[in-house]
Amino acid sequence: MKPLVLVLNGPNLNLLGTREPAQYGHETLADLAQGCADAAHAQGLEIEFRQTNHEGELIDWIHGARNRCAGIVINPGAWTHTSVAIRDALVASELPVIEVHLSNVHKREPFRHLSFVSSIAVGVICGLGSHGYRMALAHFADLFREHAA
Ligand code: CA2
Repeated sequence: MKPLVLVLNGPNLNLLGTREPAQYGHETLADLAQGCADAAHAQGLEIEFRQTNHEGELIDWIHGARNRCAGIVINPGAWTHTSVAIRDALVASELPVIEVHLSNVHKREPFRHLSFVSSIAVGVICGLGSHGYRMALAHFADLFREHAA
């Protein structure tokens, strides 16, 4: 059976491709989901790709991943900088987590330089647009192959 990776997206990312292209590019959330699905297929992974504007829903999805998924790729959006609850849920999942941001948060406002997730993540990718998601999936594929060997 292929390892299942949960790809989670936080608030306002449903607006991708409709506004702020200089910051977030021209791809829509549907384009991003398709790119992840193609990358996952090429890497021998299954994915579930989701986005929500409701913090509790995201937390419920993270809880549901425990004992079901092999890893989590997450762009927590603005909750990156505010949510201890999402960090705690990720820790409780006991799954490897890769944090992804489309923009380079370190080139932006100081409040975006703090992440509650980074210190519990396997790795953090930012500033590479949608490529960051595909890199995260490629890394998980390598990691799971190593563990299976
Ligand atoms: O760069 C990223 O991926 C962010 O996680 C995006 C968040 C931001 O709060 C983080 O600091 C960095 C914002 C997502 C909002 O997405 C939009 C997309 C199009 C138009 C408006 C907002």
